Amino acid sequence: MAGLMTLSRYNLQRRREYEGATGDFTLLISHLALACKIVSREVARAGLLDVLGKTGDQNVQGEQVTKLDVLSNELLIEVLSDLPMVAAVASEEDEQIRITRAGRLTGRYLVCFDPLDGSSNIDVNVTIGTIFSIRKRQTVGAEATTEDFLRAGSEQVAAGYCVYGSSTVFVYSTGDGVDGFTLDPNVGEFVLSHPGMRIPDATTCWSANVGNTRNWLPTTLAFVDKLTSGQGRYAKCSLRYVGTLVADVHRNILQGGVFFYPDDKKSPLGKLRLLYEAHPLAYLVEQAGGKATDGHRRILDIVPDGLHTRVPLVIGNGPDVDLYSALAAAA
Ligand code: P6P
Repeated sequence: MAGLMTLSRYNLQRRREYEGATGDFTLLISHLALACKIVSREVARAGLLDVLGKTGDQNVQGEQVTKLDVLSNELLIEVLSDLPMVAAVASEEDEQIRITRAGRLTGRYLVCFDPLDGSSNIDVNVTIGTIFSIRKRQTVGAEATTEDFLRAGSEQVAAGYCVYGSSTVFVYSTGDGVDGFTLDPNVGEFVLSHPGMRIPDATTCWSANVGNTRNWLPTTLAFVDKLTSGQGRYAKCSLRYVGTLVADVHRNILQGGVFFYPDDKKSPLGKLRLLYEAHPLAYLVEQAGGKATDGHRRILDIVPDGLHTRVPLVIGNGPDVDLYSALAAAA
């Protein structure tokens, strides 16, 4: 056990660093990890059970809902509802916030999540993931409201994701760097595998849906011209696009690269959601030494108008994000 730094042990060790830590946060993270372990198990055996495919319903996004979307959403809500420190949750799958049972009045934390990002990839066995964002609400003593969630991303106290790929990797930050833990299915524990994740200063790849090129605006087209120029930092820059945001961002944090889903002629706000996709991933990428913008504003400075506000997203190495911003400013 000596060498096995599990997420639980790591959390307890980190907790000692926080004066007066109540253990609430440690318990919250461990329950999020538990939910991700269960989702990982269901994703791994989806093909064997009747949990592949669509439910025939549409979610608040107008997207087809898959059975695993529903399962992972309900699982996360169930796990978080019993925690006295969580007051409410906001999910990509639900139009409104959900008030929890245990922490309804006194819970200090608010949790936003995309329970299963990349659901179009579920049925074809391509990496998908869970994304979460943790905030502290300003007041307690009453039920949380939607307005409690509509605040700048810089107010997040933690964020993370879990990617369900060739292995299951849980990555999170509490504002003091980013650490990754790989699930050891034989032990049933997340084990520290990626301590102190830092995005390498090398644009090894760019990630975008090139199928949208005809709709891209001049700024994006000029950016792609630079990325494909073969010049300077783009001398060896490949295109890599999974179609699952969290998988593309995870690869880019590990290897260096830039992802973008910009505003275009068809979608003036792009496709991705601010509260439970852009905010948490921007928090993590900045903690790993990178940047994230909507082309004009730092993602973490943006305050959502609503729970499902969409935002253009350019995220990854600082020099690449800065280049996009400079091109946008010059447009
Ligand atoms: P497109 C998945 O559905 C998702 O929300 C993100 O995970 C991903 O980056 C994006 O949509 C892919 O969208 O239009 O390229 O299929």
